[in-house]
Amino acid sequence: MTLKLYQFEPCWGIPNASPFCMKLETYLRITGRDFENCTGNQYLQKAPKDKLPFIEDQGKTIADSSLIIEYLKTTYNDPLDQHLSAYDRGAAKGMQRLFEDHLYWVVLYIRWVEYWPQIKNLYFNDLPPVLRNVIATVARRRTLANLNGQGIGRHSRDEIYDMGKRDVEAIAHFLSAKPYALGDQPTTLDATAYPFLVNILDVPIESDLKAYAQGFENLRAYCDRMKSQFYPDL
Ligand SMILES: N[C@@H](CCC(=O)N[C@@H](CS)C(=O)NCC(=O)O)C(=O)O
Repeated sequence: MTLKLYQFEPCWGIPNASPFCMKLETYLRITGRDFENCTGNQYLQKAPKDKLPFIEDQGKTIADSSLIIEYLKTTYNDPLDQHLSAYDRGAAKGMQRLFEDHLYWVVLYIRWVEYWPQIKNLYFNDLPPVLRNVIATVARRRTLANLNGQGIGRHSRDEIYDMGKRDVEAIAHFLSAKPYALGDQPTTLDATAYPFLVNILDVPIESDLKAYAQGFENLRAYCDRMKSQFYPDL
């Protein structure tokens, strides 16, 4: 049975506006694994941890992009990162955490606070008008509480932007002239790096963070390279 990937409906002409959904799809594409792509916001209701993505494979339902990748690596012996040194593995884990546990929150702030009217229309437009406002308001309230709970939501706009820019600068310096995040061949870190960068650079949210990221030519070239190699269908 083919693995089923459950994720949000794509929008904005990028594979997914959720960097975590896009991370899993990118991992599956990098490793060349067959999968059935089940897209739709309604799958959130079926999600075991109330977040997307999740997968079904061999009768198991697994949630969380990192846990899913761990499962796939052990179940299918994927050789993707086998050539990496201990140092590279450590650096990769640190960078992954920067993307997923720090930069992600800056992106959330930009979308759900600064660009909320635009995002509301994009994320919730497919709902019937009577439900749209209620669901959007509840979802936003939860996201604002999460931003506050994580801590980033307590900073000023300028402080948050400054943190995001330092992240982007660190990523650009880390990537430097390498074709992929860790060298000449793609690794699992690219499954995180590419989606997060695309979700800043290639979305119609003209934030200061996007303008700042556009200043790094290597980030643009990296995204173009990843797209032509793993998403030629886009
Ligand atoms: N740690 C999770 C994070 C997944 C996540 O945050 N998904 C977000 C979209 S980017 C989501 O489903 N949000 C819906 C909600 O919180 O209601 C993973 O790696 O899969």
